Amino acid sequence: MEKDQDKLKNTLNENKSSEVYHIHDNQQDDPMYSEKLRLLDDCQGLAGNDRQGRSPLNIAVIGQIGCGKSSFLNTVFASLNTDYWREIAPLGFFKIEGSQLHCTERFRSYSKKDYYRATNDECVLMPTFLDMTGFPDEKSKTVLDLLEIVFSGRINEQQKLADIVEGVKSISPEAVNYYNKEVSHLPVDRIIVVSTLDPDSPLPRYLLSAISEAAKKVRDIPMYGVLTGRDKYNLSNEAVADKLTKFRQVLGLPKHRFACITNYCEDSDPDTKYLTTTIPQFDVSVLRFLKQVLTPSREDFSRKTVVTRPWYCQVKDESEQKELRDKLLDRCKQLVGISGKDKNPLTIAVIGTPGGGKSAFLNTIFAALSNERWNRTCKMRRH
Ligand SMILES: Nc1nc2c(ncn2[C@@H]2O[C@H](COP(=O)(O)OP(=O)(O)OP(=O)(O)O)[C@@H](O)[C@H]2O)c(=O)[nH]1
Ligand SMILES: [Mg+2]
Repeated sequence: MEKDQDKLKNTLNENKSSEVYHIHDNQQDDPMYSEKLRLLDDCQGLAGNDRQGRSPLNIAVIGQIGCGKSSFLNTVFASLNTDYWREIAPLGFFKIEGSQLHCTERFRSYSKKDYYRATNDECVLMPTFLDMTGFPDEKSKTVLDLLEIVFSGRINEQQKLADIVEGVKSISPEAVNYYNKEVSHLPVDRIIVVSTLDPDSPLPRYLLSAISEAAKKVRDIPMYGVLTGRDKYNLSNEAVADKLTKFRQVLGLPKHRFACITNYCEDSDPDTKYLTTTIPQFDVSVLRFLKQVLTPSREDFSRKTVVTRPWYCQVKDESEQKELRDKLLDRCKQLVGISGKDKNPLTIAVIGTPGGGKSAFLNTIFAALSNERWNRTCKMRRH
């Protein structure tokens, strides 16, 4: 009972420091609409374009279970568009005390094509966002190893993080070595740590410290912080303000790398107007924050490779080589599908300068695919 009263005290909009929104049916009537458009322009400029010799940023969104990571991503996606909110990253609705269900179970990346609906600039390098399962509040070796695997970009699409945790736990350190041999395909350029302003949900100190440590170990990845629930929790309440300060202190976040935001959700917009419009009042603080995240650094222009030898270079003897070759051949077969069942065969053109080695290259491919001795199938030029 006492706890309920405390909670009520923390959430009541008692004075000016709580956000009170009047949500409009149409985004153009929102007093923040023109500011949103201006910030959107700034963000597009900072994201850059594909003529600048860099790739889109990979931004990992990370935090505890149920802190609002997927809601935050959907809010970011709504802010970056001018039509209406959509559930692109599946989110949860858990209001039952003690519920610890993971809504997001698998690792998912969302690139420009998944969320960006502006058609006027096809070259803009909108970032790729990475959503994943909430982490436990631990700084165990398992959590540190897992964070390192995620930050170095070796996790696979749709991979269940819980499976990896199990793997790392049961066969560590071999499991870690196994994942560290995977190709680094999504190296993380920025980390956004998400937590809730809810003072009844303790600050995950161990996890925050593990994130900082793993971020420094991989490549000194820049970190940013977001606290969700600005609509619900009053910043002038002592417990809420205390949580905010400690969150920033533990992660060492200066003001410009941190934001308190309101996510699009049933609490913040009970009439669910967001199903037909965006809400610039929510978007503006998200876009101001994104401007900081998207500001390019020198590292963004260098090649994004993580220094470890690729796993196929680590094969030692002949039997291992054969095993690897069979495995790769199997993977190729799975990718092309079965004739008549999945799709028609691909037609691949091999083009190059005269004498550049096109036919020799094709003969090598044929030998590899047939798992037989090299054969002179394509006629080659004599030098
Ligand atoms: N009032 C309010 N509720 C929020 C806010 N952000 C998230 N929520 C609620 O918090 C709950 C969990 O949100 P999710 O986005 O699924 O959380 P998550 O961190 O992705 O959860 P997992 O993937 O399970 O780790 C949902 O019921 C949201 O509506 C916010 O800013 N304000
Ligand atoms: Mg989620």
